[in-house]
Amino acid sequence: MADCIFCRIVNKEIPSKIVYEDENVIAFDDINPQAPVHTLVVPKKHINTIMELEDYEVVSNVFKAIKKVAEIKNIDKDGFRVVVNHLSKGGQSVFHLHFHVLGGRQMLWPPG
Ligand code: DGP
Repeated sequence: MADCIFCRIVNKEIPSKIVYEDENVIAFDDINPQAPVHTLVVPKKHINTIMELEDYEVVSNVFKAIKKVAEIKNIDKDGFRVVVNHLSKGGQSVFHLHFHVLGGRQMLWPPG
């Protein structure tokens, strides 16, 4: 989609710090990191939200890429969190399905 910021990153029209890429998925560092490691894993195919996801092969491709990102960022042994935000109450601001991979510190929730 021409006016989608993540489609423009996929098409290399906007620069990003690419961590991993294959034919189906791109992963790049979040511009506004919330943890020492904060990488977005994005299917190249445009899907607005998780509720519009119908092709479950996308999920398989994304999770393969998440594992690669965890290894590349060296958080695979320590632990990390994967987050999808959905619509405004879920904190979604970019309407191209993406998965946040957060790590490098203890996550605050759940406590302890
Ligand atoms: P969400 O709120 O779940 O829709 O997350 C969108 C994330 O995308 C947010 O953490 C900031 C990030 N982001 C937005 N625009 C850009 C951009 O142009 N480049 C990069 N690297 N990240 C972006």
